[in-house]
Amino acid sequence: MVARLLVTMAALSGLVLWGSAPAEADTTVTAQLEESNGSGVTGTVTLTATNSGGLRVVIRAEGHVPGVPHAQHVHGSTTGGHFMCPSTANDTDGDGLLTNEEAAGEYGDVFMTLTTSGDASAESGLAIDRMPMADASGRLDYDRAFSPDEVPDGVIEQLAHLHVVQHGIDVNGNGRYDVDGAGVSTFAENLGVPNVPEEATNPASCGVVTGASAATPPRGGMETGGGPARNGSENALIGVLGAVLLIGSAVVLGNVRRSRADRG
Ligand SMILES: [Cu+2]
Repeated sequence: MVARLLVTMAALSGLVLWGSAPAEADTTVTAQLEESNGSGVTGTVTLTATNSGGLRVVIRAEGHVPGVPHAQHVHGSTTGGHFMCPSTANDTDGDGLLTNEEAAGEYGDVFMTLTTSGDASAESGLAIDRMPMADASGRLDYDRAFSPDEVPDGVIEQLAHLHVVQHGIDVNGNGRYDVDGAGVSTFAENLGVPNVPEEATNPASCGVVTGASAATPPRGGMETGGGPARNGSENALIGVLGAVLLIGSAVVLGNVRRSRADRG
């Protein structure tokens, strides 16, 4: 009885939040953002998959480099079973900094780009002009409801197995991304775009969708099919998206210096 009442209340609150959303309950999972690269960033992420196939992403973070945009993505493992954020153990070259390449082994490929407007696919990778800006105190608040057609394939299916990653650190503490801090991003350089500061591409925070929340059956609504439903073609697609992201990222980051050298 109480349970039914709660479900009803959840459904009603969903209606209030979403207006025309169907009456069935949404699925909500959360992740705690923890610092990467000693950034000091902390925060929370709430991912709500609507019954209609949309996704609302709310991020409340603090400790970011103030006044600069921070690229942020939903990452996930396409191979399964390794759901962790990177640690110093991933600093394979031992230089004290986790690059995007080093960290990606933990947080996986990009499923979705958490832009402030427009396209949210991996192609928008580091569309830095559509990334959220940290305010003067380093707070970064983000809240966007993506319609079903804006949510890339695989995100909803993988909801319980995702990472949210924010990028952008300030190694030399001068308040901006520059090559004096950590040199040039080899991540971008390897894609043919020179002189992108590594500070801009290194991870600043990472959060894993927590098992406890994810393991709980969706409140009300959706059937239990929350498990990963991967197949070869999906994995291939994700791989392609990842590759597109890398190229897109480099190009857009190069936007700081718009060099567009190589479109691969
Ligand atoms: Cu990312």
